[in-house]
Amino acid sequence: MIMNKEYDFNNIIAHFLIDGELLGCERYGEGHINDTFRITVGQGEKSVHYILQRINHRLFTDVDKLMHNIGLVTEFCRNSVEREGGDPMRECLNIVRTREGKAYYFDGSNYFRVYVFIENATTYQTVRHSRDFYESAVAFGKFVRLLADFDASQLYELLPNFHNTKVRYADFLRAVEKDSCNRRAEIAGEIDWVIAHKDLCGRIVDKLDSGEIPFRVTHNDTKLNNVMLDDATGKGIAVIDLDTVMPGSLCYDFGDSIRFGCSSAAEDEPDLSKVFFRYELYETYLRGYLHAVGDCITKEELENLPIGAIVITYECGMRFLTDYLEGDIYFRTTRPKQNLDRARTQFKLVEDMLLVFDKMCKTVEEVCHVTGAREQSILSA
Ligand code: ADP
Ligand code: GN1
Ligand code: MG
Repeated sequence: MIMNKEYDFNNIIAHFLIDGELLGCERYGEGHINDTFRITVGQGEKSVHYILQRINHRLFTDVDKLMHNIGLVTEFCRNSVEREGGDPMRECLNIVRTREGKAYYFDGSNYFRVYVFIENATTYQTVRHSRDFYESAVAFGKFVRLLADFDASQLYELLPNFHNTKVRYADFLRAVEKDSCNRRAEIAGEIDWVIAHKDLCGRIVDKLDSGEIPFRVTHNDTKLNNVMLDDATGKGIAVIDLDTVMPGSLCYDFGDSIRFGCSSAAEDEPDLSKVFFRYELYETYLRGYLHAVGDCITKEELENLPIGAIVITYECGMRFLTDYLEGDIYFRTTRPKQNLDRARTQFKLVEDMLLVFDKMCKTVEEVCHVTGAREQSILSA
């Protein structure tokens, strides 16, 4: 019988449409949200892998709605991949259902789901070579293309206002006001900095509200470690970790990849002299992204990609600072002041990007010419 301290895997797996004998189960990957395991099942001569996840139901309190969203998006993706002549078993997540036809199993205290395992592919935590970053951009751009005709209003907004920077700012001000852990005085400089840059809050949200930028299905966690790169070819094959798919703006998704991937240092680097915006990686990502989205992007979205990168980085820093003020209750921390360090790295990146903002916009135009993405609309703008 295969068990660990917490879970009886034989019993869990028996509820899913998986034939064969469970041979092994090990923790897998470095995700921060769910508990992920790779299971091995013997089927005759061969052994087959699956991904088993215990869903974080403290964050995602309505698992029915969560799996409704993922079910719709994966099904749509699969059909699009098939239409493009790709391999749907490898280029999107595939849910393995329970014997009752459900997308998850509840054992009385925990929720579990199973995905088909994408073999011979890896997720990376940092940009090792610019080529990996290019390939991740191609994968996220392809995600936009595959879902371009998806009606985002079918999705539940599971984490309301997740990327509503104005609401995040109001939350921040409330945390400053409350100062529940007496940390306000120590970070007066950072608080002033956030307030001085508050005009950034509406730069994307206002355009979404006015309809200038469309709501689409967005991923909302477009970090490098949520793309699988093929071990043999290095190509980006699938975007994974669909827990936060919700209606939103493509500019935030693009921006979050830039925020995370174009930093010279880790998100929580305490030494700010090591943290700077790597412009060449921004260009690299843009090339891959625009090549893959083709004309599935509007002129307004294109124009707002650079500000999207700045606003999401500002928002993320503000969320870290809010959590620091509230006593580190949201983001997992492993040492004191980690959230403060995280906030500071984000603010440094915002300052770097603001200095080169005009150049960032020019690069979008230049890359459009090369890739042909929306060339007409940019040229006639
Ligand atoms: P979290 O939300 O905790 O970040 P993820 O869904 O991103 O969890 O999964 C964690 C890790 O498990 C991923 O980084 C990846 O390495 C691996 N993984 C997830 N889904 C698959 C899959 N279908 N095939 C192969 N590996 C996967
Ligand atoms: C969280 O768990 P992880 O690291 O994938 C957060 C993101 C932040 C990110 C910052 C559901 O993502 O919004 O950008 O940390 N996810 C959630 O590293 O809040
Ligand atoms: Mg992940």
